[in-house]
Amino acid sequence: MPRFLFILLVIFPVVAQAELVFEDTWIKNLPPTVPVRAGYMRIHNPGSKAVSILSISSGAFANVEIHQTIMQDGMMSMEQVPALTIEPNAQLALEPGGIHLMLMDPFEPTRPGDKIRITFELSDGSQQSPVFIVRK
Ligand SMILES: [Cu+2]
Repeated sequence: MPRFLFILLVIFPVVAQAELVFEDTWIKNLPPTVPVRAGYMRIHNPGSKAVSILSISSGAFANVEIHQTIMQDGMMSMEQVPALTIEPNAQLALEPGGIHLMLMDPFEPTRPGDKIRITFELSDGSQQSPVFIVRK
């Protein structure tokens, strides 16, 4: 194989995989007596195809779900969202009071400043693992 072709293949892999951009990734700290944490972020899909997040995991929590905050009979409650789809060229914000990651049963107490990696399984079979910062 000519050397220039080899270099091109290294720089531009032939199979393009979904690539989401995760920004402002953070987790709200809570005392060790509380068994859940909420995670927030902005997700940007710069690609030309919709990308769905199908499942989420972390080495720091036994279980991770996507939740939506809802008002039901005047009471604030939460329900699980099975998958999140980010349309091409679109952004999605997970913010306090709205959609959030629900991080359940931490294996160790969390502290402000901790960095926790969370893995997202995407609809094209690839995965991405951005780092979340624990904040007060
Ligand atoms: Cu929740």
